[in-house]
Amino acid sequence: MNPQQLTLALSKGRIFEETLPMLEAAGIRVLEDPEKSRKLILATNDPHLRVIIVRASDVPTYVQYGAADFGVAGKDVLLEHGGAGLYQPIDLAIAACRMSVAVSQGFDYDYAVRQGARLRVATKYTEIARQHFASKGVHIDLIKLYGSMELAPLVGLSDVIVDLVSTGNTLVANHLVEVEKIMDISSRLVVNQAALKLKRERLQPLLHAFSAAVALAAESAKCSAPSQLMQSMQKMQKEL
Ligand code: PRT
Ligand code: MG
Repeated sequence: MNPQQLTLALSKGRIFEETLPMLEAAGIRVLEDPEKSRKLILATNDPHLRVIIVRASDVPTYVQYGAADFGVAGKDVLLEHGGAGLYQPIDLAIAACRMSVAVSQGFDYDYAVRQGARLRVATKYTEIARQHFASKGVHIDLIKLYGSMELAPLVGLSDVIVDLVSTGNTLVANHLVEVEKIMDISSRLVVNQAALKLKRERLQPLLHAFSAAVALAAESAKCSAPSQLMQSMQKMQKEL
């Protein structure tokens, strides 16, 4: 193992886009755009740091086995993976959303739960769903899906779905209603436990830069809150 060489695992889309500014804050530029290039290994301006592009749900696996030294993955993905072999030092507070239970309009979820009826739950997130309903003492039949969960209740495959919700637009477009939030979700930096020991000198400055970028983003969100409030007050005054 070359103790100088680092590999960072990212997924295309929101995680790549939201991680870029944090890398930039650490002085790192990725030299190719994964949306335009078909390459899966991307060089950076640091000759000893490369980025690999993998499926979001595969990031923990690459890091667990040391094929990547570190990566960025959603809490949803990490809970489903189980976290073996991973050190999770930083909540990057990016790709934020929530894990929720949703049902078809007209399905009385509270009544079904009160009745102790067996619920048919369709989801990609079987571990999270299993734990959630077990903690409520609700018996379920789990139906594993790999995508388009919103369809399941509409065609009678399930009573409820467990899925990620961000704006809520997908649920509305499919006449579904969010009935329970299970947890807030954001993405975390994950580090291979062996790499953390063997490549500490290379990794530590990057981890510090990520922490500093998170703190800065939180600080500027706080500072912009009053101005957002001012803007919405000005808008309200105009409308009155
Ligand atoms: O898409 P692919 O199958 O390759 O993998 P993926 O869906 O796991 O990857 P990606 O890139 O879509 O998501 C990566 C991570 O982003 C997830 O693991 C989450 O932690 C986080 N994230 C944040 C989201 C969302 N917001 C989100 N809205 N992941 C998925 N969605 C989907 C959701 O599943 C639903 O279908 O967007 C739809 C709902 O969005 P709204 O805005 O209509 O509510
Ligand atoms: Mg997706």
